[in-house]
Amino acid sequence: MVSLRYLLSFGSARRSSRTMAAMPAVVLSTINARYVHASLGLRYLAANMGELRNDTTIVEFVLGARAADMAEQLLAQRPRIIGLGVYIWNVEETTRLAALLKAVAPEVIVVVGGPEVSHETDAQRLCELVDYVVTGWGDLAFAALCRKLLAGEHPEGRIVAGGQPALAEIRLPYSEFTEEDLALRFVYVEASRGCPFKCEFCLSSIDKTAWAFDLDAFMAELEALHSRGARHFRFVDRTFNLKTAAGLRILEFFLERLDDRLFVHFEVIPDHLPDKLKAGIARFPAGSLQFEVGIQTWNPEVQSLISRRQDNARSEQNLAWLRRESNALVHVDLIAGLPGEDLESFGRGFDRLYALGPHEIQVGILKRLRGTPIARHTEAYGMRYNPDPPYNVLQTGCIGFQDMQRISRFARYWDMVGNSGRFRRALVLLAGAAPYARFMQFSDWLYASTLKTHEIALERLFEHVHAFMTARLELAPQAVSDALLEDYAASGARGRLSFMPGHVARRPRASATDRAALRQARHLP
Ligand code: B12
Ligand code: SF4
Repeated sequence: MVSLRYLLSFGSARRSSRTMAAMPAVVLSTINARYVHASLGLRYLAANMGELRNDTTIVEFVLGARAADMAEQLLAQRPRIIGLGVYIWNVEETTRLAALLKAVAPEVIVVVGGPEVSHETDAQRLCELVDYVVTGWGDLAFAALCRKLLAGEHPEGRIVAGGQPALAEIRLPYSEFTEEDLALRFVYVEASRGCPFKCEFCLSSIDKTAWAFDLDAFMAELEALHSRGARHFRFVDRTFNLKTAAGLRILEFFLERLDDRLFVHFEVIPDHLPDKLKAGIARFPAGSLQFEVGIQTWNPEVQSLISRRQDNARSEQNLAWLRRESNALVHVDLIAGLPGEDLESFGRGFDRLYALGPHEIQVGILKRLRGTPIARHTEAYGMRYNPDPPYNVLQTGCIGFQDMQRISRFARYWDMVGNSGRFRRALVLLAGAAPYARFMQFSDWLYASTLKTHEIALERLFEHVHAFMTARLELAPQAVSDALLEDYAASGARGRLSFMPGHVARRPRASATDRAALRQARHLP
C-alpha cells in the first residue's frame, strides 16, 4: 500500500507519488460540487472493500474540471475498474467523462452508482454508456461486484440492485478522511440513514423509514475524528431531531468539546423540538451551531398534496424560539413552484418566514428528481420541467414561465442581498412592511437594469440597491446612504461607491468599439 491513498484534483491536477508497481485495481471517483465537499458515499464504498481495500484508491474531482483531464488522471492509475458516484450536480459531466473513458480505454470496466442513477436508468445515456449500474446503497454491493469482476465473472444484467444491508454490517467510513480532509474540508457524518416522512419532491421520501447506526460505535468514530483535529462536522441525517435521546447525546458530545473552531451543521424538521433538545441547543455559543430547517411551504393544501406533514403553528413557535433563545444560525428552505401553489401564496409564505428572522431564507425552485413521487402531479397540475439537470420546474398550472423566471431571479438576488448578510441594515429599509413584494420589485428592476444575475461586482450591487431605494422607492437618501455605507464598511470591502461622500464621478467607461480603436491605436507607430 502506498502512503498517498487519495489523489485529489480540483481543476488542475495534483500529482500522486504512486509508483506504477502499486497501481490500484479499483479507482473510486466522483465530481464534488466544490472542493470543501468531501464525498462520504465514496468513503463508505472504500471502507467496505474488505480484502480489496489496499487495491482501491479514491480520486475526487470538482465541478469545472475538464472531462479529458479527469479521464487522463483516472486512467493514469491503470485501474481495471472505475466506480463513479453520480449525483444531480455532476451527471452531465460524468456522462462526458464516461464517454471518453469508454472511447479510449474500453477494456476498463466502468461502474456507476449514486442517487441520480438509482432510478429511471432506462432514460439515461450515462447508464447506456457504462458497463454496470448499481442502484441504491452501494456500501457492500460495489465490493461484491468488484470481487466478481476481478475474478473474471460477468454478472448477468448491467443493472445491479444495491440492496439494503443492516447498518451493523456496514463498516463506518470515518478513518477514510485524510488529514487534509479534516483540515480543509467539511467532514460529513451520518448517525442515521433514511427518512420516515413522505414529502414527494424529495428522494428520501421513498425510504421506508430511518435507520440509526449503532450510537456507541458512531460516537466512538466522532471522538476519533475530533481527536484527529476535525472541527467542521456536517450531519447528513435527513432529520437529526427525530430521536431526542440520540440527538441530545450528540449535542452533549460537542458541548463537552466546545472551542473556537467547532462548527456543527444539522438538518432538522421544524415542528419537533422537545424541551430537552432546546436546553442543549441553547448552550451552544454563537458561530458553533447551524440548523437547516425545511419549511418548504406554509400552505396546508399544498402540504397535503405533496404529502408533507407539518404542524405550521409549532414550526413557527420553534423557529421563533431558535432565533430568540439560541445562538444557532438558522437557514430555512422554501420551495417555489410546488403543485397548486401560486405566486401569491408563495409570497405570503416568504413574508411569514421573513417575520421570524431566520439568518437565511433559501429559496429553491422545485426540481423533479428522478424517482420522486411528485411526478404523479405532472398532468393534473400543469407541471412542466426542464428535461435536463437540475430538472427545475419551468411553469406550473399556477405560475407561468415568465413568472417562474422572475422567481428564479428573485432567489438568486435574494442570495446575493438577503442571505449574504452584507446588507443587514439596508435590507430592513428595502423590505419595509412587505418584504416579498418589495424584493420582487427590486428583483424585476435590477434585472431590467443589468440583464445579469451573475457577475455583478459587490460595489455595483451596493450602487444598484442605493439607486433602487432612492429613485424607485423614494426613501430618504440620507438614511439609505447611511445604512448602505455602514453595511459596506462592515463587509470589510474597501472600494469606492458612487454615493460615498466626496465621491468624484468617474469618466464614463469607453464603449467596446472605442476600446477596440484605442487598442489598435497602441500598435500604431
Ligand atoms: C452533501 C449533500 C450535498 C452537497 C454536495 C456534496 C458533494 N459531494 O459535492 C451540497 C450541499 C453542495 C448539495 C447540493 C445539492 N443537493 Co445535495 N445532498 C447532500 C446530502 C445531504 C448528503 C450526501 C451524502 O453524503 N449522503 C450519504 C451517503 C452515504 O449517501 P450517498 O451519497 O447517496 O451514497 C450512497 C449511494 O448513493 C451509493 N453510491 C454513491 N456513490 C457511488 C458510486 C458507486 C460506484 C456506487 C456503486 C454506488 C455509489 O452508495 C453510497 C453508500 O450507500 C444528500 C442527502 C443525503 N442525506 O444523502 C443530498 C442529495 C444528494 N442532494 C440532492 C440535491 C437535489 C441537491 C441540490 C440540487 C439541492 C438544491 N439546491 O436544490 C443541490 C445541487 C448542487 C449543485 N451545485 O448543483 C439530492 C440528490 C438527488 C440526485 N438525484 O442526485 C439528495 C439525495 C437530497 C434528497 N434527499 O433529495 N448536496
Ligand atoms: S424533505 Fe426532509 S422530511 Fe421530507 S422526506 Fe425529505 S428528508 Fe424527509
